[in-house]
Amino acid sequence: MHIQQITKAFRLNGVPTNWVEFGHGHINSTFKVTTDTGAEYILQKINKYVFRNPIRLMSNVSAVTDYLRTKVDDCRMAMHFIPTVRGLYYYRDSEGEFWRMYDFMRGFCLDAPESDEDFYQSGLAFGRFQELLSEFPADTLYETIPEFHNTIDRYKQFKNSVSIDPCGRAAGVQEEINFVLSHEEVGSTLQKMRVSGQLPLRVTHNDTKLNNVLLDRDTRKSLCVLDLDTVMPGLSVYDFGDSIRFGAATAAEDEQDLSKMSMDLHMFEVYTKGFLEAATALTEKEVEMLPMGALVMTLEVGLRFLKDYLDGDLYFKTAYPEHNLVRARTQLKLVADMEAKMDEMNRIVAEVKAAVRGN
Ligand code: GN1
Ligand code: MG
Repeated sequence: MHIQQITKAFRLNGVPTNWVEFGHGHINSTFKVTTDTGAEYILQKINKYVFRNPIRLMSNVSAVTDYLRTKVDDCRMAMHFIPTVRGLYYYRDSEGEFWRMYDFMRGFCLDAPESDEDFYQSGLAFGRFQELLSEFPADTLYETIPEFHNTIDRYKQFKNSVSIDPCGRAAGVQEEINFVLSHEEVGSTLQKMRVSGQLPLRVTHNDTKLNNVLLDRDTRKSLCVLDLDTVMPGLSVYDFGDSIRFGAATAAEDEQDLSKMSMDLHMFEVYTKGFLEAATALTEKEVEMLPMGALVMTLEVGLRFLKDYLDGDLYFKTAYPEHNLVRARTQLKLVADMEAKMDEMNRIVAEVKAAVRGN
């Protein structure tokens, strides 16, 4: 279906004159649309393979953004979705594809921090997200991807792919498979604490990479967090952990030279500072488990990349045949490095907590 046709379904300011592909997301297709009045929007086709229920997804996203907009003074601190002419936040085209539009916000996102300050700003942004939503009833949100961070379930799925081995790839990656399997117990720690109630259910973002933080073009300070598709009930420590996995890593997610991949403890400290300064509602237990959140999240993503490689690259977009395997290897390398640095991470969290909270 033609992009211009799609945009007609939404209540835009002006008539679209220009649209270009935009961003680097692994999941949705994204376009930037400009109208004859100069208004700028983002148009996205929601990936139905990943998000089986786009209507529920948009219900979560609009509930959270509407709530956030009542909590902030600057409209750039919360995303603004555009209703369709029928008053919905999504449009279903004749081919059954789901589309949504939101205001393009003047600002920029980074794929990697260029300074400590950038990463500190992203810690503040995700901490603020946690804080602003601390009184939002998390259990009213749908689980848009059921069992998304249920590592116990992820292990079940992983073992299933290993045993079916649909592409005959398992034999070539035995070392990686063994690494994942040998970490099953540590991987299940937080899920068990969620079930037992030791960690509270929160509204979580679930994709807390630096490139989902919008920074102000002039001040370079964080404005808000983007990509709310995976907002759902979850654990705060996972949101923290995914940021560390991505932003405190010394190499890109798909770096081929594994010797370049490790965790930078200084960056870990920088992010922890921003996150804890903003997220004042976290419990003592949540703060204590932050380093474990980083470890488990990295392990989970490594497992997911490896599983997708075994499955024949069905989930994540790939640029070349071994892309998912390369990604899995970097994540597993990072897990090993985090394990070696666990004591230091715990010490840093305790120190930052003492400095920020005074205890
Ligand atoms: C996917 O496409 P992107 O970058 O927003 C994935 C995350 C992974 C990430 C790994 C819905 O996010 O869970 O951590 O790739 N999103 C979904 O780069 O599965
Ligand atoms: Mg994203």
